[in-house]
Amino acid sequence: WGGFGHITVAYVASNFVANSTTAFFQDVLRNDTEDYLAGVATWADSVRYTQWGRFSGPFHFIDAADNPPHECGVKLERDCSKQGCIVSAFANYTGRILDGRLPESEREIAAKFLIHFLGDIHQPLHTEHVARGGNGINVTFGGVKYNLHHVWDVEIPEKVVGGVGKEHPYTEARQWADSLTEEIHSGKFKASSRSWRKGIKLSNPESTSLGWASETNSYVCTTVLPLGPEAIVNQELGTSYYEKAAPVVEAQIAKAGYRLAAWLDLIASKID
Ligand code: DCM
Ligand code: DCM
Ligand code: DCM
Ligand code: ZN
Ligand code: ZN
Repeated sequence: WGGFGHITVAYVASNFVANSTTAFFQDVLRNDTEDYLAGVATWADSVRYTQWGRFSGPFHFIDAADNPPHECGVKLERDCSKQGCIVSAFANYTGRILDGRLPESEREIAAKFLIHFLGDIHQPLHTEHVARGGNGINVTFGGVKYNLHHVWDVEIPEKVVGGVGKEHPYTEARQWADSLTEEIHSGKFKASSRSWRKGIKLSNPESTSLGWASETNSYVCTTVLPLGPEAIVNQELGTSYYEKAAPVVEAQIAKAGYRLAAWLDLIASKID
């Protein structure tokens, strides 16, 4: 996701975590405001292109060798690269937050990576290999040229809320998060949010995040590339494409935030 998506995921999570979890992560992240999660949600993207952070580039995705729209699915042995992937990174950083022997600075870094990767694992094109997660597929959206990956990272989420001013992503993300929170509490996500908690096991971060990646990857076959990649190359992604994609993006952002809250609750209660 772009910054707007990641910040929204973080605000949804802050709406659902237990008070003791808030206190725990405000301490780890050394930020006692209500933006303690949102404020670090894009940090991982800011370090990946620096010399220090280069190693973390592969951690933002898993290149599942699927064949959309015919075959979707993620297999860890087959798909996680030697340099790591989002599933192995999620497990590594969960272990590092829980490891009380590590310096506080390392546990802070681990928390910042985890908050970000839980968002990315819900973006269908971060769980899929075709043209590097769609980065090599040129399309137009509203008449403007983009690659498919960028359309899903940024353009669809921002269009869902009617456009995001570059000056106020935090304000607008907060509003979107509050509306998604309401939908989870008592609206259109109330029933499905129960199932969003299934398969979450702090004792097995790898199986937990692989389950999320597999679920996310299924949308590549149904919604991202329903007619395969060739069908959309250099094409306009028109109204009917957007109308099927937007509800998936909305649900994936809501799910990511809700699951981030559940995961942070488990981590905080294990340590306390
Ligand atoms: N890593 C590291 N130290 C760095 C940069 C990256 O350890 N300065 C990465 C490489 C591995 C992961 O962390 O993906 C595990 O490292 P280690 O073998 O040190 O535990
Ligand atoms: N690192 C990592 N995963 C590991 C070990 C290290 O991502 N298992 C990263 C985070 C650290 C950086 O590498 O800040 C440098 O770690 P080290 O000093 O252990 O090489
Ligand atoms: N990306 C991905 N899958 C890949 C390569 C990249 O999901 N195989 C993501 C990471 C960034 C975006 O695509 O969100 C752009 O990556 P890069 O700047 O590495 O091209
Ligand atoms: Zn992306
Ligand atoms: Zn990312």
